[in-house]
Amino acid sequence: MYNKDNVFAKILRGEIPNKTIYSDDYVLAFYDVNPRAKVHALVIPRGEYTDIFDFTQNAPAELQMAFWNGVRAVVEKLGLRDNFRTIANTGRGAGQSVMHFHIHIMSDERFTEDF
Ligand code: DGP
Repeated sequence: MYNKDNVFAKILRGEIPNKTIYSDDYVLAFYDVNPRAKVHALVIPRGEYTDIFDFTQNAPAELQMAFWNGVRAVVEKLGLRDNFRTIANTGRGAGQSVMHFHIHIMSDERFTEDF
């Protein structure tokens, strides 16, 4: 169940400031407040979805397409084209701390080791 008090909902409402990378009617992308890579961005949909499956099962196709276009916009804008990772932590067990669906975009000098 979606909780409107989560921090990303507050960011979308303008109640918490953010360093915006990309914004349109469907998505907002901004820098992670606690970066764990040289570049660490977050992309969130403008809609109330708790995680990746809530989003993919319940969001309108238009929003889902726009979301991935938003991911691409960040990658293009930050020049990460051939050196980035996307991560969607899902559930507390995997470390999802904010229950508003989001994708991490991370890029470092070197991504050689496998997960
Ligand atoms: P996750 O652990 O996958 O739920 O990632 C949530 C991320 O959100 C985490 O890396 C830290 C980031 N974060 C939490 N609060 C804020 C905030 O107020 N502003 C920004 N820019 N990032 C935040």
